[in-house]
Amino acid sequence: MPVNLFPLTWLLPSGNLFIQAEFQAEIFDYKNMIEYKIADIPHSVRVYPASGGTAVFPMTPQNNWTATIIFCGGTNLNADQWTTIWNIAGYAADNSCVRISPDVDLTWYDDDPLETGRSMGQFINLPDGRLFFVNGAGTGTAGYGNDSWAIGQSYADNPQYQAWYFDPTKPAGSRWAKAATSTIPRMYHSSATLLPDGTVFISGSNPNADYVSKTTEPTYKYFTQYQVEIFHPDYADRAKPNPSGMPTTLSYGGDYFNVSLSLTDMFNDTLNINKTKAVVIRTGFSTHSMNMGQRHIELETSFTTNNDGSAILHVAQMPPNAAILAPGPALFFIVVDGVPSNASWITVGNGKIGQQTMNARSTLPQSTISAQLVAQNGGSFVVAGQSSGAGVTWDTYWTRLGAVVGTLMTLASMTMAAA
Ligand SMILES: [Cu+2]
Repeated sequence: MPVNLFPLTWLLPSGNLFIQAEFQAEIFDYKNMIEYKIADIPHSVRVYPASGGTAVFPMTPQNNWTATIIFCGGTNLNADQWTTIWNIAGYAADNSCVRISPDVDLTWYDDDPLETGRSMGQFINLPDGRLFFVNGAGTGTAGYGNDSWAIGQSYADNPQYQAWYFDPTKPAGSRWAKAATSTIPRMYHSSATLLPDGTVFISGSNPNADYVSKTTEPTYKYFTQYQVEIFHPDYADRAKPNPSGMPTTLSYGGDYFNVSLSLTDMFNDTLNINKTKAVVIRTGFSTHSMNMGQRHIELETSFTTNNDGSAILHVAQMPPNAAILAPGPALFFIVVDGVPSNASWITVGNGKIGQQTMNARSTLPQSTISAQLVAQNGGSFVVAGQSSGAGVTWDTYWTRLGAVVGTLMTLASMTMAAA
């Protein structure tokens, strides 16, 4: 059985490609046709048919849009085990997760492992910055055949019904959280993709050579699956912000633009503007548990609050580097305190592969909080930067303003870094 089909390949912000197959990995400078071999991926094989789940963490202003790639599960078969003369379908899948940030550090790092081993799990970038992990099998691998040990024709068994959230911003040891369970086996040829309303479309599974019907071939354990499911992440339980001024295009660099949020959009708390993000997601094309084009890009923002409690979010264009997000279609979300709006479909760059116009990085206005909002939240002393002991809201307000100031300092330091 081959173990290096469909090498896992990502475009890095440096403009190089990261390629992983069998246990090997490399940086490929395709412009100069130079390969740089790096350390082997630890623990297990991740490419088809081991088929670990893989994705890029959100690329954000805070991490300077650095690509960190995670791999979870797969199969730790030895080279001499990649034959079909033994029971592959009964062999436990690997549960390790590893990550690497190839543009800045060629070291592989262990990340929080899966609760149980999984082949053919799939990662979906959610607009709130978490990843959703779904589908796959606890034993065996991708692929199918008529081997004596095959389950029907499936090379996998023990479908994994538990879906998970993975939060890369949480401390190590606490990144996985249970999301939901399904009752539908989704193994080989299953798929999932984010929808513009922030839910996840989950479909497929056919671990057989051809269509297998439950009606005509009842001896099979796993049939061709035509049912689809929609997963509603926990943020779908909250009211959706509905900002105005959503864009339809984004350029590489250039003038910032404004998105308006009402007090309702900010859950009746204007200070939630400080927890508001502008997020671009390319859903890419999902197949065979992989999606090498999936991307989550957070844009730089600043804000101005108004006396009526509404606010303007100033949003930078894409960073002027097409290797952060290649031109083409994408979803644009406004995310308030972890709750995404419905997305607008946007075109990034001119929408076509090829030379792009690069403008100077967007310059954002300084964030400002209206005098009235400051007064409502504890008095004018806050503006003056000194305490007057003005009442019970002080502690709360100061704590929260501290977070706002933190953002302003971040913006200031980023401006310096960009200079
Ligand atoms: Cu296939």
